[in-house]
Amino acid sequence: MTDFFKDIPQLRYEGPDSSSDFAFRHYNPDELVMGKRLEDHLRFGVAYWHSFAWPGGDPFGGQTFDRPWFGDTMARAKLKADVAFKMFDILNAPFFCFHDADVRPEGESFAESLRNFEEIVDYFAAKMETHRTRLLWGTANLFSHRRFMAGAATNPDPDVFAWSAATVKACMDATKKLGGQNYVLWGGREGYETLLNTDLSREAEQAGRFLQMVVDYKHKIGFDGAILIEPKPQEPSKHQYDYDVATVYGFLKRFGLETEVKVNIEQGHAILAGHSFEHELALASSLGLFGSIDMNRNDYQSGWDTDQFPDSVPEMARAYYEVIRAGGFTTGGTNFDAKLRRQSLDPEDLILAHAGAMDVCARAFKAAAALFEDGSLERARAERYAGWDDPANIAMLSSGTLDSISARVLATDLDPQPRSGRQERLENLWNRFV
Ligand code: XUL
Ligand code: CO
Repeated sequence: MTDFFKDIPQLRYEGPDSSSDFAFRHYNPDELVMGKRLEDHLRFGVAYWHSFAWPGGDPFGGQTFDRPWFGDTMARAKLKADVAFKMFDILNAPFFCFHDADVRPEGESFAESLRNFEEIVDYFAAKMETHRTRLLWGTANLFSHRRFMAGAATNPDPDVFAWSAATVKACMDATKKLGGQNYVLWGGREGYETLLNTDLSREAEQAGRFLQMVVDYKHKIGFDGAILIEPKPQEPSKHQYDYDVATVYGFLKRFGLETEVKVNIEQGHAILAGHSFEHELALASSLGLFGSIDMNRNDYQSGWDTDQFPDSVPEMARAYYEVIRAGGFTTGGTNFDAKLRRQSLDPEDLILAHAGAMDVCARAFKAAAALFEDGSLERARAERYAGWDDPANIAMLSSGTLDSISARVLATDLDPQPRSGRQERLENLWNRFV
């Protein structure tokens, strides 16, 4: 066992006036919002990699964290799992997420890595019998090891494609075994550094075939979770093929997978793509692709993926409003794909980072839900398009031609009258709730 977190108690909801650091002020899992428990709306997940595997490096310096489980042995990997489940208990976290490489030491061969992985997956399975935390999603790390430096599925070397396919099979098997609700593919190195050595057509074909194999395998093993792609425009590659939601949709259409695969949208990735988080969420919802979210922000000045815990209620409220409009999560949830700052060395920093983020999300969600339930915003939106309820306009859209429409414009002496978009009025309405 482990005393890493020493006497940090299990966090409970104590309300906004609590004087304790180790308490929730806004996140009451049992609070009913829109007729459903808050925990079941938000579906928080802890990301194993940032909390337990990341050593605290940045481009200018290496490890800052000194964790007793760092090191490449199975004993350390099990200690890491013990600490992780202890933290899940302290946070009362309903979910966690992991990559293969986060949880097991790399072996000398594929077979040895697989044996290590399977042993840890069994160790997780045993823990999950006595702990409440479930698996939100599993995924494969096809980007850290040097073999993936030129990509995984899109690698010019077929042996790397094969290695990647075998790795994804193992990770899908593990996800199914642990009852995971989704399987995520983030194409960290599926992109290029320079067009001078890159065949875009080939790489897209390889990526499309790879994803078809993933979907086939899902059906073969009877995995009933969702397959999710996580878009990101660049970093680590100069350009990544899963640039944003729109790009992923085009890719899925091209390979006939748009009803099989959804998206996991990350706040920081949306910003890197030049979008807002809520834009990506709204677009995914309108395309029928909305799956899950990685709720971590980027610093707006640094321009790279800083993976910070969320701290802004107004920003998160915009996001959750779109989640609510999309009908809420089904298999998805709110994964904190966030790391501590590298100076945050203490065990309590890990707990407080998550606790604060859960409170921010809860506040934001409740504000968004109140606005949605109030209905004014949705009524205003519907009213703006009300002209389309007129039978003549319904007919124009379904069976009009340029000829017939032109004839009607002339016959009725049509004279469109501009109307206010009422943006400030709606912003004022928004700010009454948030
Ligand atoms: C990287 C990122 C990943 C994925 C999972 O930017 O977000 O952690 O979420 O591979
Ligand atoms: Co992510």
